[in-house]
Amino acid sequence: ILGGTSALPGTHPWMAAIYIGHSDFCAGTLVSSCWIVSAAHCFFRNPLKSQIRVVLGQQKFNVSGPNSKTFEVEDYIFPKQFSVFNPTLHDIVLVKLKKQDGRCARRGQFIRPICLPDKNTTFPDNYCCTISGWGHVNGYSSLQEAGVRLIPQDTCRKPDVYGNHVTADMFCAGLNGCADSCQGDSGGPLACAQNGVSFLYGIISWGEGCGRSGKPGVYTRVVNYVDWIGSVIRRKPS
Ligand code: 4AZ
Repeated sequence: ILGGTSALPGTHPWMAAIYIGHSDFCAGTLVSSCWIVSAAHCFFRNPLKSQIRVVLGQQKFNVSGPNSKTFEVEDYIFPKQFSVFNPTLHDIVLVKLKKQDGRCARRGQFIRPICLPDKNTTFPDNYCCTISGWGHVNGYSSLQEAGVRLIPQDTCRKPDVYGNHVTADMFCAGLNGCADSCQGDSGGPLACAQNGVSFLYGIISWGEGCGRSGKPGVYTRVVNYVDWIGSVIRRKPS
């Protein structure tokens, strides 16, 4: 996260740190006790499940603390439309945690799922939402957070912004090179709050550089996938 501030422990209890192999890293968001939502492009090389670790309740990058819990991965699932030839389209994946002693994440002060929005939810243009992640600031760090505004779709689809590279399954947020998501934040949440309840509205996906004026961050539009998420989680419950 560029232009953010350090998050207080427990303020983003749905954040998941996903370590893939020896050198790849992505974030994710806990949506139920056993399921994480992340970005498909983090998984498109089909990493071995045994090489993936998911850490919940983490504050500092790569540091496990008293509030963190590490999980192995049972499975990861792409939407049918996802293609490795175009990994920024349909950039969403569901990651299932392996149970430990019959359960996955236990809810507490530092670990708690975020709410999924209803599929008809739309937050208005210019609404202020929150991105969070361990990605580039000046290197990897303590969890960072920043406020970003939702950008009207027609603005983001202007030829001098991203044109038709931004599809209806994406939206843009952040303006004028202030706060932005960046490499290492991918897969993590853009959360929008309403009446004090946070909803997973976007997944950090791509953008031209980070914090460049006129080149906002691009996010997967989660509401377009909530039926799919629901069907997978119900089919393979817990
Ligand atoms: C990345 O490489 C990445 N500024 C994520 C977000 C943005 C750019 C790049 C948006 O994972």
